[in-house]
This record gives sequence, structure tokens and C-alpha cells, in this order.
Amino acid sequence: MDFKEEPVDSKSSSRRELLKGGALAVGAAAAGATVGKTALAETPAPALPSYAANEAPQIPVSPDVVAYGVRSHYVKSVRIQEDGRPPGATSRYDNFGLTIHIQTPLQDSIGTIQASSLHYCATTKGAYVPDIDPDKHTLLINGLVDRPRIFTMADLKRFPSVTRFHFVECIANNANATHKNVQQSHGTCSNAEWTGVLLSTLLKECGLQDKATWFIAEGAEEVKGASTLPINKAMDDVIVAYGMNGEPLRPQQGFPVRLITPGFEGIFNTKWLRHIKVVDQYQLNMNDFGHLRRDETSAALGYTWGAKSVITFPSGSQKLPEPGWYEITGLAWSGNGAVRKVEVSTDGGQTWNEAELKGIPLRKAHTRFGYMWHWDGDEHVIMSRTTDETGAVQPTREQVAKALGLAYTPNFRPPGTNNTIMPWKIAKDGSVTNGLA
Ligand SMILES: Nc1nc2c(c(=O)[nH]1)N[C@H]1C(S)=C(S)[C@@H](COP(=O)(O)O)O[C@H]1N2
Ligand SMILES: [Mo]
Repeated sequence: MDFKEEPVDSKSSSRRELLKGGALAVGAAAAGATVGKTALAETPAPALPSYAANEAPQIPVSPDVVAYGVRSHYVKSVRIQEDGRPPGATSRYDNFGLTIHIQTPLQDSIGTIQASSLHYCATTKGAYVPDIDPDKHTLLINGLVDRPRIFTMADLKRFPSVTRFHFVECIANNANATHKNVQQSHGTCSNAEWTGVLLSTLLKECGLQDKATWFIAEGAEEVKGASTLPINKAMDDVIVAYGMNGEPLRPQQGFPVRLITPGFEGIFNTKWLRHIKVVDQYQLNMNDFGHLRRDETSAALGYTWGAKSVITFPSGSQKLPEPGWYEITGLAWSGNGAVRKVEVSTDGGQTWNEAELKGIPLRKAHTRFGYMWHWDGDEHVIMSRTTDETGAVQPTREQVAKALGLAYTPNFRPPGTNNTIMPWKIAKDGSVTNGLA
């Protein structure tokens, strides 16, 4: 069909005929309109909730809420203590009776960062953390430097700052078959935006000496949380951080200042930082207990986290209400650098599909991924696998056992930093359980 194009204001416009539903409109478009009209006529409009100011439930705006906001009381997501104990319950203690681990609710996580209030927390001090007055706090840098110095918090803030996203992950983040959900299996890892001054900037200020090979970082609490770290890591990307997610660090995260050692095992991220001593040999510290390797050359290098990922939805204890479309989503990261690729399998690892990366993958930081999947109502084992920018691919537990020459059983727990693939089992009723079980 064709018609003569005429000016819009033409009295005898064929365009006007079209708009009035004339001959030209008798086609697919008109048929569509009819369907729409019928559907509208048969479906009563749902009653809209009224949000008139005097009718809707009100949240009292107290001075506290004005001063520092609170989330909706409909949002219930909370941290737990290790192994599923609720907050306040007795945690598992180490040989010193001091360990506490608090896990972040990854099953409810949105985007890539953990709210500071939900960031995991690990301390060898127990349930109390130092309560430090930032105006009185200082950081001493001495040892193999030309100009030892004591920095106040105000001094630290005069140096050029960096603001970077990084994950911190405890060695305790070691999924096993008893874990009910992703909070228990992977919740000892969080990602945040950290602001501070590069340790390399401070060491240059102090005049780092050539014979320096290691540095010891010490916290302010009595057990010190000290670690020995290689100086080349200090000169690479270690941050002396005072800011987190747009505000000062929280007490549990090391207020007023801590180390961030990107990609390294969590224990090296010394909180309540008060002393950095530059030395020329490795020194054993309290925090090395249980983390030390016998091999001298790698003894204190710590464990860098490899390529890792986990599906956060659908994950253990969640339930798919009905067959149909879902976005399988989760987090991917690597201590080696940025995530390059994430794949998702819905058939127990037989076939892999490339997932969509949400946003630009950042070095040693969480990247969210998503994969649209039509669940057919059958049993499935779903899992995710990361490849990082160095080409490292997240392994299965079987592969790790084989590489280490260890026997593989379903109870196998990889030693050290466990970055193995995490399977979730979906039953016919849609319920999701630990696929290691
Ligand atoms: N001073 C000090 N720093 C510390 C610790 C500690 O007990 N004392 N715990 C370490 C451990 S074991 C981990 S996993 C990380 C956890 O950092 P987060 O609590 O901010 O998540 O902090 C590390 N830094
Ligand atoms: Mo840790």
C-alpha cells in the first residue's frame, strides 16, 4: 500500500485517514490494537496502593535517621558468625581462644561491593576490637629507611591518595559439604572501595634502603595481628587505607587505618595499623601461626588468591518458585588481576556458557556476572568458572587434588586458598542445596 505524503496541516490528509483508523490501518498494527483493547476490557485494573501522605505507613524521621540513615525494616539481610551461628552466639575460637569470624550475606548481595555494615570481619583478638581515637593515633615507619617517621592521621591525608576497589578474603573461606548456603561457604570474603595512600609513597618519603627485602606490619591491639610481607608487594599496590565505601573505616575493619594488600590472603591486611618496620629477613609473627610454609623462599609470601567465583543466586537454601527464566548471577574475582571471563554450567560442568560481565572488571576486585537461564523444572547442577587476565582458570576440586598428588574424595578440602568451583544442586521442586554434599 502506498499513500501520498502531505503536509500535516492538510485538510484532506491521507495521514489523517490513517490516524482515524481508515483503510491503511486495517493491518497488523490494527489487529494488535484490537487484542490490546480486548485484554484491557476483560482485565479489571488492579487497585493502586494509596501513597497519600496521611494514609501510607510512615517511618518516623528521628534526629538519628536524619543524621545517619537506616535501611528499610523490610530488608532483613544480616551477617552471621562462622558456620551459621547467629550474631551473638559463641564463635569458634582458635588455640589462643581469640578468633572471631563474621560472614557477609552473599546470597542477598547486589552489585559488586559489600555495604560496610555487612563486610565480613575476621580478628584474632576475639569479640572486642580496638577503640582508637584517630586524633591520637600514629603510624611509625622505621627499620631500613633513611628517615624514620611518625605519621599522624592528618599527615597521612596530606599525601596523594588512591581510591580503589579490592576484595579481602580470609583463608577460612574454604567451602565444604556441610555448608548450607553461600554465606557459610563463601561469606568470609568482601569487596569494598578503599581510599588511602600507597605504602610505596610513604616508603619513598622515608627513604627506603636498598637492602630492604621485607616489612613487618603491626596492629594496635595486644596480639598485634602482625605479618611479614615482601617489600616488592609494598612497592606495588599495598594501600595504607583510612577510607571505605565513602566514609572512614569502621572499627571492625581497622579504624582509623589499615593495610590493604590486594589479592593476598586476608590475614596480611593488617588492621588498626600502628607500625611498619622495614627489615632484611623474614620474621615469624603471631599471625603467621598456621599460615607459614616450610619452604624458606615461599614461607612468608602468603597465599595469593587464584581465579575464583561463586553463584550467589540461585544458591543454597534458596528456592526457584517455578520453571521459567532466571538470571543466574554471582561474583568472580582473582588475586592475580582482573577477571577476563566467567562461564556458567547448568549441567554439572559438561558444557559451559559465557556469562555477561556487569561493568568493567577491575584488578583484584569482585566482578558481578549474569547468565539468563530457562529452568525446565528438572534436576540440575549449576556452577561458575572464572578465567583471569593471566589466563588462570578456576579449577575443580578434583583437579586440585590431582595437581597436589592427593586422593580425591567428596570430603576433599583443598589446602590453603581454596578457589575451586562451587556446585549448587537444583531439585525438581526448585530447592537449592550444596552440590559438594
Ligand atoms: N591487627 C589485626 N589485623 C588483622 C587481623 C587481626 O586479628 N588483627 N585479622 C586479619 C584477618 S585473619 C583477616 S581475614 C582480615 C579481615 O579483614 P576484615 O575484618 O576487614 O574483613 O584482617 C586481618 N587483619
Ligand atoms: Mo583471616
